[in-house]
Amino acid sequence: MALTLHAHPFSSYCQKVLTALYENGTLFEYRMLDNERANAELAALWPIRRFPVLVDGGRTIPEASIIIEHLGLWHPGPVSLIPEDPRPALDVRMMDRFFDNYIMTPMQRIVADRLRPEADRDPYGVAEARRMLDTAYAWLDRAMAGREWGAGEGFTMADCAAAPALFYAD
Ligand SMILES: N[C@@H](CCC(=O)N[C@@H](CS)C(=O)NCC(=O)O)C(=O)O
Repeated sequence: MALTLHAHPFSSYCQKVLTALYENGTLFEYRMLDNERANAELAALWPIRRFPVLVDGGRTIPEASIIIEHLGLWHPGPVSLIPEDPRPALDVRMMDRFFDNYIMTPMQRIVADRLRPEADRDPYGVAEARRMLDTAYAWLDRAMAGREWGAGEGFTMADCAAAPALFYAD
């Protein structure tokens, strides 16, 4: 069944899913969210209007991590991004949550604030987000000491989450 990814190339969460798709050479149609019609299509599929969103036949799958899990279940490729053994899989999911919640979220808060009109900016929220980033980086430095990959011994969903989050946060 044909896959369509509603996405934008500047979006960190879209980059996370694109990494998973490219890693496995999965074929898909890229529905670029760069015009009113494409945005209206997204809103009809997922009223929350956050992207990426994957359409797989009759199913609409939102949320980057869920999309990657869905791809692994329904369109597996040569690279398993979530281990089959539930125990190491839990480590991957934990690091995936870490990158989304404690790097991606505060980073997006800081960027979104910068894009707002000056009068609507939220210096308190930005300071809080910066504190979270500092805490998260300190924890990550310790967690990554002596380790090459986000979780376990190879490339996983944790690394798909890590790369765009760390790139934009930097
Ligand atoms: N929890 C969602 C977050 C997705 C998200 O925040 N995407 C951003 C682009 S990176 C977005 O939709 N921004 C549009 C907006 O905030 O209106 C996921 O994991 O996919």
